[in-house]
Amino acid sequence: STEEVLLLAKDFIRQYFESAKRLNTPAHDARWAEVEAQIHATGNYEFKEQELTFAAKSAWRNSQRCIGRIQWSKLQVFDARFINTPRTMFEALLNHIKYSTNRGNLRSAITIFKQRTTPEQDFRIWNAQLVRYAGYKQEDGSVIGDPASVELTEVCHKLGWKGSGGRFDVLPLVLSAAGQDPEYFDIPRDIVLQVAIHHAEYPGLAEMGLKWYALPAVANMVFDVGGVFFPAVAFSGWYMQTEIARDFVDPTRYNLLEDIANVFEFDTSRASSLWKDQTFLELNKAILSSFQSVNVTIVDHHSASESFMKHLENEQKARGGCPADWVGRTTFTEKCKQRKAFAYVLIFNLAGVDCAADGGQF
Ligand code: NRG
Repeated sequence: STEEVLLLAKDFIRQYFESAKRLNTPAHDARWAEVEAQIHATGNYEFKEQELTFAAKSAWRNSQRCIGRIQWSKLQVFDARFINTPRTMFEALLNHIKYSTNRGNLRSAITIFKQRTTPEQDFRIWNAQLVRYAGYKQEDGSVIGDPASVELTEVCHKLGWKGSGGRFDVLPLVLSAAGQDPEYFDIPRDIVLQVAIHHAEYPGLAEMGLKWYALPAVANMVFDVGGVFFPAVAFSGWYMQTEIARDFVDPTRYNLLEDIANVFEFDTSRASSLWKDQTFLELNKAILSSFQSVNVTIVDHHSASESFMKHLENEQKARGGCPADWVGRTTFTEKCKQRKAFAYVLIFNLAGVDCAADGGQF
């Protein structure tokens, strides 16, 4: 409602001017008067570019399940609010991929498309991530590729895309503008950096032909800030190796734990040989060293946890706390109630969110 938007907007504008060390100045008063008038006239308002940058960084800073937040102030914000068509959305996302991949020296970035006016006119990125592999459902119910992508792969087929049926086919981007039907766009192969997975002590692993993409670019979360709602946003940082390890071994994903254990020649006949643990550990090592050997940014879970604890300490000093929640799946309203101090959060609309094995990174 307009009342809610006014409250959220007022708090956001206050936080923005506080961060700029211009709280309660004439500039603050003037901007608030402008925003208030816009909301009364149209039900909503538009951010200035610097406000958008501040909003995006703050949303990351407050993103309750991100372990990489020590980086929050280093974020490249691509303001794509002027874009009107799927094709130009595609071009903006290619720029995002190129900028943030940076030949393996990954840089955090976010691309933000037009805000919601009405849900019927939303801009949307249909992909869960900008880069992800297709999942082809077979007649017997099994899947070639990534089972997490089966639904989107079917949508792509309906739109006329033809995948080649492999295990690691990069899906096209499926984009819709202003509530119109979606269109698909193939991502040029040469801008998708991928890493072949090998293990120095177990050459058999390389022969499995596993690879993974360098850039984790989440595209299915809305960006909800200061009473403004952005349904089409993509953001990316870099992987923690446990995430990729889980993509390979989770039963609902590539489900490769036993195959990999066999290649390692571990004793899978008894649970008490701890082959699962050993396989998972060696796979994690393989992913880390494979990325490192081709100079693609990746972080291990120990370093990530340590830096997150440092971040907590910084935040404790800077603002008396840091929102964090790797367990609950509270609704947006509940979140707002719980965290009155933080007027904006990223809402998670990821499907199978989960936490334990990967230290909390989605
Ligand atoms: N676990 C997912 C990726 C989620 C986002 N992870 C990041 N984000 N590291 C997976 O593909 O395994 N990020 O912005 O760096």
